[in-house]
Amino acid sequence: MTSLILALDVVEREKALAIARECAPHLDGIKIGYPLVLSAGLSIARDLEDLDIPLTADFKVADIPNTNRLIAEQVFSAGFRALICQGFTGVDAVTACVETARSMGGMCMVVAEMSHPGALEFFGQGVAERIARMAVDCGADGIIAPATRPERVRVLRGIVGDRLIWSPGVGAQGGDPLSIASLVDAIIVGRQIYEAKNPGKEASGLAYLRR
Ligand code: NUP
Repeated sequence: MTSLILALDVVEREKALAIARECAPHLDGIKIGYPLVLSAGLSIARDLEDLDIPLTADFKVADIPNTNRLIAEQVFSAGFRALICQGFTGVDAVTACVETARSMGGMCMVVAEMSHPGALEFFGQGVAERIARMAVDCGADGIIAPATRPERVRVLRGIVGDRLIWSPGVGAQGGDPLSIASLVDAIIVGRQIYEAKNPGKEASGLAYLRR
């Protein structure tokens, strides 16, 4: 059993707001990334405020510590509850995100291994395991791990223990929600919901996975 986070990668502001409202009763979170923020601005977080659903900024922040801190400050000031950063940048860069999140009452999730096929080129050879361990050591709230590879999520769960695992890759990327739901704290679902004829109905169809 798991939480359901909608990846709202819709670039028209009004359409994004309509889909968010339609799906809201069935969601535990909404994740917003570059596609929507670059078209609608960070203020989209305020536009969604009345839904009272925690918002995550998926900026996969991957810069030097000072720049990461500046980005994280903008994100939390804008009203986001959580920030996703990359882990491969190293402990100082991730710590900058975690500490900024802490000081602003937010959460920080670290990408340990990505869900697309090409991720295996560089996240293999123990790299994801090292990132997961580092995320735990520097006090991150949890990691992002691939719904497309449940066997890898099991391995990473062994490292992060009861820290959170949020998992994208369900549906459009081929991940099976049933195989992943019991392993993770949240599944992140985008196209399967927002490209559906009736996004609200599609989201409610995944409700059986929620706790
Ligand atoms: O490894 C990752 N895979 C991934 O798909 C890390 C991510 N943050 N995501 C994001 O999850 C991706 O950018 C998109 O916003 C969402 C998955 O969307 P979809 O494949 O369900 O449409």
